Amino acid sequence: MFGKIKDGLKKTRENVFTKITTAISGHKKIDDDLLEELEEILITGDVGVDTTMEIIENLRQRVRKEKFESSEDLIAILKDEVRKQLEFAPQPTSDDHKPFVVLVVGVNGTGKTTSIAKLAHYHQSQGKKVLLAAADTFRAAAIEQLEIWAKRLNCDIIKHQPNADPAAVVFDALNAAKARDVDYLIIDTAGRLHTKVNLMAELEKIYKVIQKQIPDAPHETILVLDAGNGQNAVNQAKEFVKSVHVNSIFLTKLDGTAKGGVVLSIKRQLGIPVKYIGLGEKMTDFELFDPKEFAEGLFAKS
Ligand SMILES: Nc1nc2c(ncn2[C@@H]2O[C@H](COP(=O)(O)OP(=O)(O)OP(=O)(O)O)[C@@H](O)[C@H]2O)c(=O)[nH]1
Ligand SMILES: [Mg+2]
Repeated sequence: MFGKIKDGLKKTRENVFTKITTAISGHKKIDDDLLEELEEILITGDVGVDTTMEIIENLRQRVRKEKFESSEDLIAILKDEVRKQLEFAPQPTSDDHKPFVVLVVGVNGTGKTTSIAKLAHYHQSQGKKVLLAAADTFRAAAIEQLEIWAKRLNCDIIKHQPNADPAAVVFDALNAAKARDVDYLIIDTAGRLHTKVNLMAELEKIYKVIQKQIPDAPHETILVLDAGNGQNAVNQAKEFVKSVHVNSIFLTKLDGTAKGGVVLSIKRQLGIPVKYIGLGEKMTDFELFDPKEFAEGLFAKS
C-alpha cells in the first residue's frame, strides 16, 4: 500500500520536499534562518501561503514548547503538522444510505470517468454492488468510454443515446439502483466549466431529479481536480463550489506532477477534504486518501 503513494509522490518529493530535507541537514540547530528557508520552500511548492504560515508558526511554537533542538527532529514535527492539516472526519458509506448515490463533477479532462472506474473497482473489492450511470451524453464517445470500463469491471451500467437528457439517465439509474439492490450508484457527468451557464443549469436539474426520488441524496458529490493544475485547480474548485454542494475531492494525476503539495492548499482554502487520489491511468492506480501515509510519502527517503 505505502509503495503506491510513495511512487506517486516521487516528483513532488524530489522537486519540493527533498529541498526541505537538504535545508534541514545543512543546519545543526533549529533557528529562524532554517524556518524561513522552510517557509520559502513550502510556498513555492504549491502548499499555499496561508497553510505554510500556519505550519511554520506551529513548528516554531512546538520547537519552543517541546524543546526540540536537533534539526533532525524537525522532519518528524513537519510530518505531524502536515498530517494534522489534512485530517478529516469519518465519512458516510453505503452502510448509512443504500443505495449510496455518488455524483461526480468537474472540469473537462480532469479524470472523472477514469476515477469513477477506480472507485467502482474499489467498492467491488469490498464486496459491494456498484451501478454506473452514463450521464455524460454531451461529449462524443463518453458513453462508450464508460461502457468499456463497465465491461472490464463486470459492472452494470445505465445509458441512453448520445445527446439524451442526462437527468433522464439519472432518473432511470436511480430506479434501477433501488430495484437491483445496489450499494453504490456512481453517476458520470459531462466536463464543464463553472462559466457554462447552460451546463451548470443541467447539473441543477440532475440534482432535482435525484432529490425527488431520494430526498437525502446525492450522498456524496465528488469534485475531480487535476493535481497538475496546481493553484489553478484550487481556483477552479472555488468557483465550482459556489454553485454545487461538493462534499469531497478526488485529486487525480498525482503521479505526473510535482505539485502534490496542492493537497494542503485545497483542504485549507476550500475546507473540503481530499478523500481519494489518482496515481496513474489503471483502475488500480487509486488510494483512499490517508493523511498519515501522505505525509510519510512526502518526506520519504527516495
Ligand atoms: N497519469 C494519470 N492519468 C490519469 C489519471 N486519471 C485520469 N487520467 C488520464 O486523464 C485523461 C482524461 O481522463 P478522463 O477520465 O477521460 O477525464 P474526464 O474528466 O472524464 O474527461 P471528460 O469526460 O472529457 O470531461 C485520460 O487519458 C486518463 O487516462 C491519473 O490519476 N494519473
Ligand atoms: Mg468523462
